[in-house]
Amino acid sequence: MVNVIGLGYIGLPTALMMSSHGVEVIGTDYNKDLVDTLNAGHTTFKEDGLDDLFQSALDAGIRFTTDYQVTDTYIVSVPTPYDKFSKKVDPCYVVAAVKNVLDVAPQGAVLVIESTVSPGTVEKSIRPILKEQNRTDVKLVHAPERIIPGNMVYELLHNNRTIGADEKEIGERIKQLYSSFCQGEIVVTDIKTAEMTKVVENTFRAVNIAFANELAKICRHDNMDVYEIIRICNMHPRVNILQPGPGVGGHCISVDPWFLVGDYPSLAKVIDESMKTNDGMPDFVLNRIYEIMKEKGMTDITRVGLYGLTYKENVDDMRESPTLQLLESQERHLATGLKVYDPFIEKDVVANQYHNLDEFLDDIDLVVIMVKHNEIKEEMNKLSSKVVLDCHNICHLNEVYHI
Ligand code: SAJ
Repeated sequence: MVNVIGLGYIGLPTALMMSSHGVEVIGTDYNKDLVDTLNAGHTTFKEDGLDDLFQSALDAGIRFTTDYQVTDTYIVSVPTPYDKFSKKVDPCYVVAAVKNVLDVAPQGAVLVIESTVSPGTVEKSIRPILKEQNRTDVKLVHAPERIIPGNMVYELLHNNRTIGADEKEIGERIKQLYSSFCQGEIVVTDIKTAEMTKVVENTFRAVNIAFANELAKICRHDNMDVYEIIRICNMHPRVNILQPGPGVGGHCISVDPWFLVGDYPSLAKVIDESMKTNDGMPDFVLNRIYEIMKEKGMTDITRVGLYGLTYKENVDDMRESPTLQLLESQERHLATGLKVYDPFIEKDVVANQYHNLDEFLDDIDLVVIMVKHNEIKEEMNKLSSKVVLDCHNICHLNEVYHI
């Protein structure tokens, strides 16, 4: 039996996937409300294919509880925030989960950590706990998750994976477990290499997006079309530039690269600058809003609306979202009044939030497309009488501004 600890964005789909592929799974989370919701037959976030997967896991007998189980295999998938000041990874949730597991784990159990951690975290923060508690019989493995919100179910099945272990046989045993559902290639390596690969993958994407954002600023300054330039450059066989945008959100690309900056401050220079560039984009958009208002003779900020609150398209996840960052920045400048709407966010989370696209549009003159949800692509003609600041180059109406 596998006990999956942490039933969030990664743990829940992983637990469901294993269960629906014949592995006996019990999911544990310390949040009782979350466990109650799952036990009442409801998923806790929206994701393509998740409800069907949930149903097949329920049919296969998955169970959810707040208790840690006595078993031979544990998978820990809890969040790893970073300390905003030192930029270093904060492994407090992983450490707490490991301690709870050790209270019940039998001799020789395998403890797989899926949570993203910076290179050396297992050695520095987890192994000492095993030593302190005289539990060096427990085998540590790091199997970083790689799935992308918005396409998680598909990617769980098809992505290649990395397994880091101290001993080859343990690595192979965990590879067998993941092979129950994973159709991609599974590489077995050591723990520190696995830790580093995960952080490097997200850092690569962060630096590439920062490059695109910097190009957008250069092109804005000298009146060039960044999208056309990137499109043409990407026709070169060895160039693949990502897209500029209003900022980088989510709990991965906007966080993990900071671990390297925190651990290697005098070495991780490109990464540091890239993160600052991405973090500066919401402010850049706010300045564009003021510029456009000035150009159009608009004086009333309450006639400006931000479309989208989530960190990217077609998900309901708002963690570190550029829109929230922009609203915070606006407040820091002692300004308020921007209107906001997102079809994926049903609860009221910010001031001046709308829950209906038409009502939102009726109350504004300038629309800022912060997130490229399918809804706005399909309803684009509704923006034809508005001034549009399109942060994703998806609007092909007449009066469109870009970042
Ligand atoms: N973004 C841009 N321009 C782009 C692409 C993305 O500005 O060209 C922005 C998005 O709008 C979003 C942010 O970057 O705000 C991050 O979105 P994303 O779709 O690039 O990635 P995440 O954070 O949803 O998921 C990433 C993935 N990592 C990589 O692609 C290397 C995923 O595979 C990881 O599993 C996930 O991080 C994670 O959990 O670490």
